[in-house]
Amino acid sequence: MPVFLSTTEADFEARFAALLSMKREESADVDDTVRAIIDDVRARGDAAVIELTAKFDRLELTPETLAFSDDEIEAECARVPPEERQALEIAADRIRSYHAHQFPEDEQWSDAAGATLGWRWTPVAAAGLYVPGGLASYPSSMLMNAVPAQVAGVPRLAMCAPTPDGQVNPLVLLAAKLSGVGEVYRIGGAQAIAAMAYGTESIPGVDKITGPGNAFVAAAKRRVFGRVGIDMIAGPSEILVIADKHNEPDWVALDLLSQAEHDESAQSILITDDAAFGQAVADAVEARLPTLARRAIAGASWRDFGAVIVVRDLAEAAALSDRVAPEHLEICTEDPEALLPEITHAGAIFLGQWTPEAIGDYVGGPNHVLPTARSARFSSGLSVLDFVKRTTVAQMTPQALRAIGPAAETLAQSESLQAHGLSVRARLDRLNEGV
Ligand code: HSO
Ligand code: ZN
Repeated sequence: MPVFLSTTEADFEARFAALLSMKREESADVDDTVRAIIDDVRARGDAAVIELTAKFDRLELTPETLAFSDDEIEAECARVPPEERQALEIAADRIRSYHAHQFPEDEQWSDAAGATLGWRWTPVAAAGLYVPGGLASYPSSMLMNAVPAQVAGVPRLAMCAPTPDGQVNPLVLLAAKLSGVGEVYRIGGAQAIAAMAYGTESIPGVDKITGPGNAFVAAAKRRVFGRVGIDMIAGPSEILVIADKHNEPDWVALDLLSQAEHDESAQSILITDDAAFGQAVADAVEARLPTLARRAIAGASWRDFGAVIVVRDLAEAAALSDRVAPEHLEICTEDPEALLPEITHAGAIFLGQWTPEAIGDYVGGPNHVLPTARSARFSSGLSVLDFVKRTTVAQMTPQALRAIGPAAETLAQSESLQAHGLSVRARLDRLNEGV
């Protein structure tokens, strides 16, 4: 049974705190295995990657077949039925135009001292995108990772996806092609992360690695961080719906189930100001559950981590939502915009009853790689900004150096860094010769 809470109960605070601190994910301790794999790939390159792929994915590769050839990619893409191709193209186009708005501006200005200051943005030279195999091999996630990199202008996009027993998802390859991925390697796990981070004879190293993966992939990403950049380590999906009684209970139930079906550890929470509506949604969830193919997963998630919280008013709902800091927040109230300013901590917000979260997973435009496990308090979803870096630029005129140089010289002396001070003083002396 999901938990039912009401803010009018005497022990509400304690029960809400228990909900917030629920441990949803057991992270397997795979760090020793992962360290050995990374060391092996660093030492032996292709040979190690090929051996590990034979062992874990039952796939015999050679340095020549590590990557798909262009012909192989074309042949796989041709297997995609037209309806799916079209849907993927709509998704790719919409994600691309949304992310185009994110490209940040270079800045330059002159200040009162006469210094010209600013910054410029440039893309990383190469990004490596990881796509998990099996059930979680989502073409939509391929787009969500690759399109921001493409929009950022990353010149080289490589992708790794395990193909256990040689099985590939053609839609993932089509998504890669639509988002400008030029290299596709049929490798996965920690060995793929190591290969992308350190490079091998056949797989040139990259500068930034993004994309979801299992415990081995997550541990490997943590380990190579610093050598390369990484995106966030994503946890199980979450949805929080704030809904008043002016909603179809069945629609809200399906929205809750849409994230519950991702993972037994996913979490779906309803907050409502109407107890009868809350009960109607809970009933609708029970009615829908047995009809779902993934009822075992969705059912376990709803039973173990689901919650219905009844509040006195919508302001209370917004405050509680902020304490959860959910990955996805749906505001299904009569006037959703009115509640929006009350929300500060959420990965992605969906307004109104015509905006199911699943639209955002596929075709809305915003990214679906989002902060989980309350990390929306301090971080954001994947964006163009993850694939660019900011370089500052400064230029002094002689007058500017005269104006601010002496303060630098003083601070250099305080830090006992003599050459620092002299590098300023030598120039100031030259300027003073002229007077
Ligand atoms: N909702 C997931 C992403 C996804 N949904 C992929 C469907 N496919 C991320 O939270
Ligand atoms: Zn989803």
